[in-house]
Amino acid sequence: MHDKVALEEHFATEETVGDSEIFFGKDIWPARKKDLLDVADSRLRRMDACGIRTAIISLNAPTVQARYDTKDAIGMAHRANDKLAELVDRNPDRFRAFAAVPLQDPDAAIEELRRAVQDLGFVGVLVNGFSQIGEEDNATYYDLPQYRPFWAEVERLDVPFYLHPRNPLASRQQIIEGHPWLMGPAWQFSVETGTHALRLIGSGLFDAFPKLTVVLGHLGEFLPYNIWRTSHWASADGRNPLGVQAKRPFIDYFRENFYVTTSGNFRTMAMRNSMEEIGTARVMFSTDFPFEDMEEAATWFDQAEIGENDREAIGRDNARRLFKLDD
Ligand code: GRE
Ligand code: ZN
Repeated sequence: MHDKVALEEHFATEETVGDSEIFFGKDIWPARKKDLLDVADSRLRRMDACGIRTAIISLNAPTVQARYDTKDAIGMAHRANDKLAELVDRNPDRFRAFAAVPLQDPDAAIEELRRAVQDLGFVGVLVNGFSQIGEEDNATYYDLPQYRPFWAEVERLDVPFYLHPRNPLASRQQIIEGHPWLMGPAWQFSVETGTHALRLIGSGLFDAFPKLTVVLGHLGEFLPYNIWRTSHWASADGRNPLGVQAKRPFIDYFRENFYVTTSGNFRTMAMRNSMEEIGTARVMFSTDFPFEDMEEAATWFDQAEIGENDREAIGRDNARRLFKLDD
């Protein structure tokens, strides 16, 4: 399929690239590092070969969210957004950008988000899970009350918020003791990110800001498969809603406030499950380059056994509509 749009596509700056090294073996890291730093030549050639017209680029993980000195986080987000704006502006017909924001300080995050959207022309914001604030052993989630003004600004600016994975704190991982392979994309990224998404729903965030849009990668970080059961138990009128604040059934918010992408999860039956649970209009193609192989993503998607109307919606039109790419 030609003219696809992809929206979990990462880059790094010299300052942030080291955060990704632990996910790769020594032999392949140099190539992945080069890919992360390149938002031009080889990336554009690959996109051409894969039928990807537009990529919405975001900073690698966990970067800003893991800089527990708040001043460092604020500076890193600002510099990364400036660099990304410069790279995107060289090929404005091929690239768009997600903002990085220092949520260690909600007011600074609001300011940086405004700058990125209004001055730099970014089309959304991508955040790598919880923020560490003040000390390494701190995990602060965005359902907490101090983030309501930030969410109000996301809604007011009318831009999607991409909740991207990071690992949970290593200091609190009894369940994977002796099994380090459970960290990262194999499992814990999705547990961490899907749970965070459920916290947002359960806190009543989407009652307060019904026009918010949250995007989840990896075909929904386990939510499409389990949302009925979570909704069945935890919704306000469910079987045992322990302290839940949300007024309506969980599954309603999932269908009205969320989108999912195919990033890093190239599995047709999982995509079909998402298409049925959240609706085809809320599923979007993405690759997760360079953590995944762009060619594998595109080849899988182009040949997946779905209808051609659905392929065009997921591969291009849903993202164009959501990010207003034609305006
Ligand atoms: C990602 O950011 O999407 C990512 C990593 C590391 C490994 C796999 C992956 O940061 O998808
Ligand atoms: Zn990613």
